[in-house]
Formats: sequence, C-alpha cells, structure tokens
Amino acid sequence: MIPQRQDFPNGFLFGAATSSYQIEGHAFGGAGRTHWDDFAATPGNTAGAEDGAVACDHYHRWEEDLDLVAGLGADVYRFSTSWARVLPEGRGTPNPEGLDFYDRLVDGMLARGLKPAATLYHWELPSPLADLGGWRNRDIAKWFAEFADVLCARIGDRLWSVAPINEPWCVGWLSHFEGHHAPGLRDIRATARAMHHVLLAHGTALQAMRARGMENLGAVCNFELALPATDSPEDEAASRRYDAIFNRFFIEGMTRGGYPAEVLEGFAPHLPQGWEEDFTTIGQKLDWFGLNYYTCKRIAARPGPWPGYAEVPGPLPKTDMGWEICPEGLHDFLARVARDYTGALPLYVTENGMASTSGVQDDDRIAYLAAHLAEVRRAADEGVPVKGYFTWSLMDNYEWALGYAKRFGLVAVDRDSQARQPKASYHALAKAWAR
Ligand code: IFM
Repeated sequence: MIPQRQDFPNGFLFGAATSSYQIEGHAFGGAGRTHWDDFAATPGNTAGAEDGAVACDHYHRWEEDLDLVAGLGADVYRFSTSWARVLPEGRGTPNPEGLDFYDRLVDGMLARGLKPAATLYHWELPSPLADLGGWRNRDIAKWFAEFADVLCARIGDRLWSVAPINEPWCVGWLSHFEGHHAPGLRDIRATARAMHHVLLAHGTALQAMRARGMENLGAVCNFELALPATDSPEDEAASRRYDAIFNRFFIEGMTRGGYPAEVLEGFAPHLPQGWEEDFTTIGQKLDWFGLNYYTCKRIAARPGPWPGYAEVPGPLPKTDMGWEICPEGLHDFLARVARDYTGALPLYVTENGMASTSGVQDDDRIAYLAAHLAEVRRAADEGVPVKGYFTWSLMDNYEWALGYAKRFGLVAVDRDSQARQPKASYHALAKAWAR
C-alpha cells in the first residue's frame, strides 16, 4: 500500500513532474529549433526517428493536464520551460507566444492551488547555440543567465521554486561522452567542458534570479546507486569511479568548490583553462536540493582507457527501461546527501517513477511507488530533512532517444487521439494524497 499523506511530516509536499520538450509539442507556438530536433532527424539516434514536434500536445491541452495534476491531490507541479520557445535563436528577441504560454500555465497552476516548481532547462538547447558549440562553449553561462532573466522578468514573481538545470549528468556525460542524448558526441574533452560549463551556467542563472529578488532557488541532480559487480578490488575501484562521475561531480562542484579526484584522473587535461577559479560562481547559495532517483547499477572494471568500467546486468526485478528496482537506494541517497553535502537544507525527491508496459492497470507502478515512498518516509522518520516528493511523470510522454514506447505516466496518452486516461496508479496516489 502507498504510504498516506498523514504518514509524512506536516507540510510535506507531493507532486508530479514533466518537462517541456517531452510533452508540449515543439512545433507549436513559434518555438525555435532545438538540438533534439536535429538529433532526432539523424537516422539511428531515436527510436523510430521520433521527436517532440507534437509530443502530448500539452501546448493546447494544458488546462486539461493541470486539472489532472489538481485531481491527483498534488500540492506542487514540477514543469520546465523551453529555452527555444522563449528565445527561438537562443539569444536576442523573445517569442511573445512562448512567454504568453508560460504566463498562462503558471496562472493556471495558481488558479488550481498548485505551487509552480519550475526547471529552466530540461535539455532542449536552441540549435543556433548548438551551432556555436553549445555546452562546450563557455559563453553558454552568459547566454543561459540571459534566458533566465528574460523568462523570470515575465513569470518569476509567481514561481514557488526554481532549479536552473535538470540532471546535469545527462546534459554533460550522457550527451557528450556516451552519445545517447543530443548532441550525441562521444568525446572526453567535450564532456569535461560541458560538465564544467553546466555548473557555471547553473551559477550564473542563480545570480540572475537572485538579482531579481527571487527566492527558493535550488538544484536538481540525478543519482544512481553504484554497486560493484563483485567484491574484487578492481570492481570496487570501478564502482567508485562511476559514483564519482555520476553522484559526486556536480554536487561537490556546487557545495565543496572542487571536483572528485577520481574524475580529475580522466578530466584534468581536458577541463577549460582557469576552471579552478569558477567555483565562486558555481557555489551560489542554494535554498533546497532536489534528487532524481530511479535505480542502481552494477559496475565492473574493464580494460581500456579511463574510466575503465562497464555496467553489467543485476539480479533484481527490472522496469521496462531494464533498470533494477532498488528502493533502499533512495533512502541511502537522501541520508548521504544530507550527511555529506547539504546538512539541514530542505531536500526534495524531484523525480522517481517507472516505465511499464502494463497499461492502465499498472499494479507494478503502484508497487514501485509504494516501495520508494516508504523509503522516503524512513529517511524522514530518521530526521533527514526531506520535505517533498514528485513522481515522474504525470503522463506518458517522449522518452528522448527511446521515443514514445517507454511509458512513465500516471496518465495514459493515446498517441493518435491524444486522449488522456488516468491509470490505476493515478487513482492510488490520489487516494494516498487526499487531504
Ligand atoms: O524522462 C526522463 C526525464 O526527462 C529526466 N529524468 C529521467 C526520466 C526517465 O528517464
């Protein structure tokens, strides 16, 4: 059974999360081209060459979608804003339709009693900025702060919280080292620069928002429990390297003013000149910290160049992503982040959920959510300052390189008619979150 609202500390917030490119329909409303449009248009990069041109048509159906969030009993709705919808060229003249859209959306949340929790960037880089090197170009920190300023001049007065960038690991490593996400590079120098510039842009955007007097500004990183495939010293060292790249690089940049030695082993020759001087900007004050958590990974040593590891299959039941279901990892990360990095700062689980093929009778998703919420509750009971939980995702949507086949939603979306149908998990959460 899903733990109930009353099982959590007073004032604990529940919500659902989505992102702009995954649901809005980027062909609508004068949005500019993004590097995801380019990536998807290149054969072999996304399942069925699918892209976010139409997605869930949220651009036109946002009122119905916000009604669904409200019907869930949610307190807060985590959404993201598309840089290319607001600034089609990435810089310069804003798209009035784009700003109007986010203005309506935020007012729509407030009208339904939902707190708007914005993420400024959830991966749709404007193509004209990609042409200039995208995240490899240090100037992106300036461009991103300009975007933050233009957007927040319009809606910043009504946002409950803001995080500049969703999952820096995906923006940096997954997209520039593994090549699975746009821009699809496999290049260590590009990766080192992108990962550093993501943090720099996080800092400049926070500065721009603070200059506007905005509050409740945070950061959202993803975490994966790294487990050595065997107890050999080689596998243990490999899993420490995985942990340092995935789980430590970004949070240590933000909170400790440096990078883990295990990452510098590979990155030192490739980081941009003067990177050590950037931590004053990167280490801006945070009001909260968000953790996205889905799974654990088994890591084995592999011969070859740094980082010298490979993921190997583990024994636990898996979601439709092939990800092992490992709920205690969520508890462990909440406790670890508070203990090692953020102390008394409020923590939020900003994403957690599963892809499933079970359609609207998604008992597997109910079990997944129940198990993970129980771990959040365990952490809260132990005194970890976790203050809220968002599930990913409100509705089935564009799962990036995997297209529309991977279904994370509490609400099913018919790909032809765009009809929304709440699943059993939606009803179960609505019952658990009732006030
Ligand atoms: O769909 C993604 C989301 O965009 C970022 N976090 C993980 C989700 C599931 O893969």
